[in-house]
Amino acid sequence: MDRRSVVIAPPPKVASHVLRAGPPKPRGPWVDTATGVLGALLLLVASLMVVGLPERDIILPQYEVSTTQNSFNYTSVAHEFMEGSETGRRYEFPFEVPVDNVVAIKINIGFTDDIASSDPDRFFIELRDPEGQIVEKQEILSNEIGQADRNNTGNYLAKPVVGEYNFPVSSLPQDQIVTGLNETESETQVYSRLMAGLTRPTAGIWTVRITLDNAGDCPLPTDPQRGLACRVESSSGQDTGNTLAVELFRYTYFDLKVSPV
Ligand SMILES: [Ca+2]
Repeated sequence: MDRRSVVIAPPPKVASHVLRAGPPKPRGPWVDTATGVLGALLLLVASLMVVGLPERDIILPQYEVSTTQNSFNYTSVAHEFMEGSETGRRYEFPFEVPVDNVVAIKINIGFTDDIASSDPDRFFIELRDPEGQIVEKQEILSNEIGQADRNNTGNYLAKPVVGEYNFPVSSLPQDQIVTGLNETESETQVYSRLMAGLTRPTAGIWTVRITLDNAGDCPLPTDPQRGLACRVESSSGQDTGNTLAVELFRYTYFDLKVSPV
C-alpha cells in the first residue's frame, strides 16, 4: 500500500464579503432642486391655508356722514332804555334755545335816536350763554348824528342804525366716511355713536344784555344850528334815552346725515 503522506493543510480560504459602511452615493443636483421646489410649494400651500381658513372675510359697512345746518329766527323785540338808574339803563333780552349743538348766533340790533339833532347815543351789547358767560366780547353800537333836512330848514332827520353781530359758538364737524364697528352696525347706531361724541350742550336761556352807556344830549354851542334845532326837540337840552330793539336773534345748529356708501 502506497502510503502517502497526508498533508494536513488548512482549508482553502473562502472569499468573504465584509459589509462596511461607505460614503453615500452622491446625488445629482436635480434632487436638491426638486426638494427645494417641493418645500416651497408646501410652504405656499400652508400660507394660503392660513390666509384662507380663518373664519370668513368680514366686510364692515361704510357710511357717508355729512353735516347739515338748521337755524331758527326770533323776530324783533324792543325795550325802552332810560338814563337815571341802573335798572333803566340795563335790560336783558331772554331767548330760549331748545337745542344742543349750536354753532353760531347772529344778532341784529337797531335803534333810532329819538332826538334827531342830539349827539349820538351809545349802547353796550353782550351775548351771554345759559351759564351766564359772555360770548366773545362786548360790542358797542352807536348812531350817527342826524342829517339836516333839506326840505325843512332847521329840522333834522335821524339815521336809524342797525348793528349786525355774529357770535361763533362752536366749530362745525366735517363731512367724513365712517366704517361700522361691526357687520351689523346700522345707520341709526352710527348716528347715535357719532352724536354722542360731538354733542355740545347749548340748550337753555341765552340773553342779550344791553346797557345804555350814554344818550347824547343837545350839542354844545360849537354847532349853533343843530343846537337850536335840538332845543326845539328837547327844551331841556337833554336826551334821556331811547327804545332799542333786538331785531333778529338767530341760532344755527348742526345735525348729521348718515347714509350708506
Ligand atoms: Ca341822542
